[in-house]
Amino acid sequence: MKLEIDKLLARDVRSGARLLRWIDDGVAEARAVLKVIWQHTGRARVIGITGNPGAGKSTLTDQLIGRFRERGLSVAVVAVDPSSPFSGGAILGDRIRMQEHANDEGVFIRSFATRGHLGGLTHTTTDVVHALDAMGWEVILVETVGVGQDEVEVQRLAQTTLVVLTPGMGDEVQAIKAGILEIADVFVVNKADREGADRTVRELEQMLEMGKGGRPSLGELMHHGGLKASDLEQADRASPDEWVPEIVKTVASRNEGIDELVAAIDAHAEVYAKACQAPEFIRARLRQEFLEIYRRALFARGWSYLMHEDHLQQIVDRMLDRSSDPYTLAEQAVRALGSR
Ligand SMILES: Nc1nc2c(ncn2[C@@H]2O[C@H](COP(=O)(O)OP(=O)(O)OP(=O)(O)O)[C@@H](O)[C@H]2O)c(=O)[nH]1
Ligand SMILES: [Mg+2]
Repeated sequence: MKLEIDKLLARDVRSGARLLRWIDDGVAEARAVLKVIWQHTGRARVIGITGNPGAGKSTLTDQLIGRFRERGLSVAVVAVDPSSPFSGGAILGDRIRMQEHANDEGVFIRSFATRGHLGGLTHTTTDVVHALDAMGWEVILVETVGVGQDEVEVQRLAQTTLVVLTPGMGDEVQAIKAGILEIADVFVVNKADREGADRTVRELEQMLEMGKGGRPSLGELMHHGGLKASDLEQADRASPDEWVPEIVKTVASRNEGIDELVAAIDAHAEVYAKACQAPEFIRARLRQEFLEIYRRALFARGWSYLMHEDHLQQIVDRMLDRSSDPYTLAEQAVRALGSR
């Protein structure tokens, strides 16, 4: 099946839907298109929204769609279905809730479940964001449940990441465990109509005062002259210097606090845009993008070797009869790649 790049870049909905399906199915055609359109990426405002199941991410997303549409900006939403028992039916709920945007040509909403894919959901989501970006969607909202490494990876791709917490549910502690506090540019304390919202805000403030949470700034990492190799990974998710994570209280279901939230997002965007004038900031982002694709390519290559001529089975056989050990076997398998 053919796909016309010109149409795709002009935001043709059918071409876009086709590409996203290819990406989802992991077919080779998807990569071919992504190669061609990559040079058109880097224009969208990518905003991540993450937090525990039921925190109100979709309700907030819905409100944000409205605000960005009021400014005349086109908005694409990518919601990753966590396939978790907690949120069964939530996608359907999202569809119903976002129905009012259904006939708006300036809004594109796509939910998908990718758990179980080889290599996790990260790569599918990042490719989808690149595709939407190249297509010319001006704002891309990415909703993920902040529970695993995959989700954290996805949010590192966003320019601005919102971490949504709710009061009095122990969310704060769980978020620390998942490492998502380190990717927050803006903390949203949603369901502020519930008791304990101010306490959650205070806890976050204390945490930030102690220097925990929020992304490390590139300036901090560059402190001792150049970047050490061990800092590379940190730098990839560095926040612009001068940015101190903001904390915003919202009642998303009643449209309260959304103006303040948008103001915080805009403030961050401004600082981010300024930071982008520094080559090392852009380079850190590009490096992150490459490393992720590189990791994926390496793994795909290794995987195809393992699947070839029962290599994986032979390896397991040798572990089973204890004629070798997994460390040696892994080294041998990697070496075998070089000679292929
Ligand atoms: N009381 C109260 N309820 C809210 C608020 N915001 C959202 N809700 C409700 O909380 C429930 C979950 O909201 P969602 O927006 O679906 O939450 P989510 O984080 O997207 O959930 P998952 O995608 O399943 O992880 C819904 O019933 C919302 O109506 C709020 O500020 N206050
Ligand atoms: Mg949701």
